[in-house]
Amino acid sequence: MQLTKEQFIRDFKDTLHEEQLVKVPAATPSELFTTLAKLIRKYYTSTWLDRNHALSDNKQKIAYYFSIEFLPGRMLETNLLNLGILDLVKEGFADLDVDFEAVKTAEHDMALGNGGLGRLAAAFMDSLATTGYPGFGNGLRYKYGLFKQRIVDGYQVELPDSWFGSIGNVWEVRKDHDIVQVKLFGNAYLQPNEEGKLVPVYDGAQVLNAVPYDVPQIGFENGVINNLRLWDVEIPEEYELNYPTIDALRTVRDITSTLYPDDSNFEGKQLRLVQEYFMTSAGLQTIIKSYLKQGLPLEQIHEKVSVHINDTHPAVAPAEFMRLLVDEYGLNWDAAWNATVQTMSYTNHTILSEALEKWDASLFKHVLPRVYQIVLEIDNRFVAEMANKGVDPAVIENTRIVKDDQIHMANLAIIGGHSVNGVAKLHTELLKEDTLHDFYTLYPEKFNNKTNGIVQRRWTQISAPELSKAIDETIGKEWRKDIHELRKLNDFVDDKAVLENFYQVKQEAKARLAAFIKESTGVEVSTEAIFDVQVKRLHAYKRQLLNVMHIVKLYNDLKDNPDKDMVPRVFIFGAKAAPGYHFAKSVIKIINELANLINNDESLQGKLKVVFLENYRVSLAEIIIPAADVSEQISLASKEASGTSNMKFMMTGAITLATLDGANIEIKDEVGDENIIIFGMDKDEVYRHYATHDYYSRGIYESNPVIRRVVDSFVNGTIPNIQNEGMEIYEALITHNDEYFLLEDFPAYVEAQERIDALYRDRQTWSRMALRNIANSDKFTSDDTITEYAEEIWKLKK
Ligand code: 26Q
Repeated sequence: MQLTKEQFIRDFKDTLHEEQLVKVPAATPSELFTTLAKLIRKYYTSTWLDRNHALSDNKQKIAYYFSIEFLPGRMLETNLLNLGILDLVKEGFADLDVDFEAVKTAEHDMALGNGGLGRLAAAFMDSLATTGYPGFGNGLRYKYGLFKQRIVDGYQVELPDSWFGSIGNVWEVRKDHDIVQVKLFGNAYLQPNEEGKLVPVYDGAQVLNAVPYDVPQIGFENGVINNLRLWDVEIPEEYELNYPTIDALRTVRDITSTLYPDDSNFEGKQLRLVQEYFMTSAGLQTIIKSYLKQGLPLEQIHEKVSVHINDTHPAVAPAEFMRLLVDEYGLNWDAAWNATVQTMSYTNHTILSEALEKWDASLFKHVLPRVYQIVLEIDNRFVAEMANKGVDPAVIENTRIVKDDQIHMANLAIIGGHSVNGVAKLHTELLKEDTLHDFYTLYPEKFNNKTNGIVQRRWTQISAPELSKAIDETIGKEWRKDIHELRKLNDFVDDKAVLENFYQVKQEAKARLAAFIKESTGVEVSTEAIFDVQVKRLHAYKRQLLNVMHIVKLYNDLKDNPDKDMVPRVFIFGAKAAPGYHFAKSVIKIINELANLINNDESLQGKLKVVFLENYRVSLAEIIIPAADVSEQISLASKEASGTSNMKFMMTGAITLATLDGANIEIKDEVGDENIIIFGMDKDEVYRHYATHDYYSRGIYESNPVIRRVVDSFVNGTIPNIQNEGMEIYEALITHNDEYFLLEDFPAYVEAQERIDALYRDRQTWSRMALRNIANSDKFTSDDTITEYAEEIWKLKK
């Protein structure tokens, strides 16, 4: 956009005076932030308005991305960058003597997501706008985002994330004219109408208002602004009298009160189902209304609309769409079904069976009586059609939607849509071969892969400014617009001066992180040490415990031999555990107690440090990731669908230490075997153990003295204050036969860590590996991922 620094400074002062009645030197960071946000809203408003009009006027096909989570983090800097005025604003602030960093920090992370899935949804919003495809987000406006994590006595404590704070969400706009009503509970039955035809009646329902708030999604320097629409719940005025008690009111408000903090374990809670239906129904109703304004026939809605189901959380969509088309708009079943299947598409994000959504039929019927009938009808027709085709009854039983008195949401999403995708090559292969194999035999054409991506602008230009400058100096600035230009860095892997420059850049990022660690934990770390980082949700399959076991081994080594020759290491963790996930919380406690033990043991001569950074979130990732030397991606092969932090680390020049899982495999393909450290079992070896039931962790424990000593240290007092937690770990590893094969992979992991130690000593080799990683990371831009979704699944035009 056209703006001079001088104009910006005038506008900024005017807005500050008008809105806050304060002058620049006296204003707080929070006042300055609000003012800046309001000002840039003014700058982009007309573009946003025009975009919304242009889309409906041109009758373009639009994709709607339905997701129960969106995790954008802070938006100020991205918005400025994408509007093309980030540098100008920073310079203007410098002239005004305002600390931009302090102002940016006043923005609370928008954390309406747990982790990878929510962050991916936010990345896709950015990339849809940046690539210029018409794509809107549809989700929930939670009052409280993912809980805030505090560590007290080494334990995780959860606090509410009141992200609206005193300033609210400065970016959103409430859209009263788009309010729709959503109905829950009540009774659904068939009744003859005047002509004697049986028609569905749905009465006694609770009626709620779904109120949309739109958050702009600004494309990178292209004048495009899309919407992320988040729904809030309100009670319609005419029904207010039906809510005589505070409790009755609260149950309604609960719908958009909090995000469920589990990311890998399904629990059939009624409120969750209500959340899922609420946002799905509201979104679909709006879509149909705005489509009909174009005067086109509903039977062809799929030509103008795509609805994407992000994991199964919005998977009630095909049934609700059928209800709307058939009951509310009078389409016949077959026409409605054809339109539905061609409209819907679905992404699977996990193969863990405990994460799959299955609702008790009785609960589903109670909450959504009419949708339940429609699900039964879809199921019946599916079974009949397959039987007709002569499909093996066992396959039908395995793929149908309603069985064992449960509604299988993934099955509904697959049957009710035209596309199913996994999120990395291996993951999609596993879906086809194993998890969804029967579906694959029925509908091979529906299956496709879309390897995840990340918003490169946030992870380089915004979070790694020194690195970005070094890239500019090496290959020019074009890469900031076209990330594929990064490949030119491959020409410099033997240029000693360039390698040294990139090495120094990493040291600067490490110094920033070291200062942050000192300030937030009091622990002093040296930037001469290897910064070895594992940041992600805490889950047994991600194997943070394997990392811990290795640290214990190093500790034991150093206690035996204080002169052990090793490059100093700082192990850095960040992880939230689901509040009800006992094992995960125990691992957090153990990491913290181990950190206490190690960081205070002077005999280790600073060779070993362990840091747990509390409240891991997007804005913390922006400080941690650019400072990593080693990226720990050590999930049990086959369990991590893709991973996305692995891509962020790669892009900022960390060396990946990984199993052959998820997108790690594709990282390896890009950088070559010599620029990544791979260890451990692959997916075939894991599956072989499952097939032959031959794994016996106690056998390993008894025969390997190093492992035995590590495992024993959880229960013999070596690590203080972990009596219960240590026993829990011991039992998981030995008594319960080590579900994620840590003991089997441990020797290979130790050996891989030793390779890291050796490689890091050779500064030039290490820097060359790092540069190769940066140079080939363009493969994981979400701009390209979304282009594949847009072209191959949604069939959109720019
Ligand atoms: C389901 C039902 C009830 C309550 C919560 C949930 C729930 C919520 C969130 C289930 C799963 C999630 C999130 C899953 C997730 O983040 N999966 C990750 O998705 C990333 C993006 O595709 C992948 O990179 C990761 O590998 C995958 O673990």
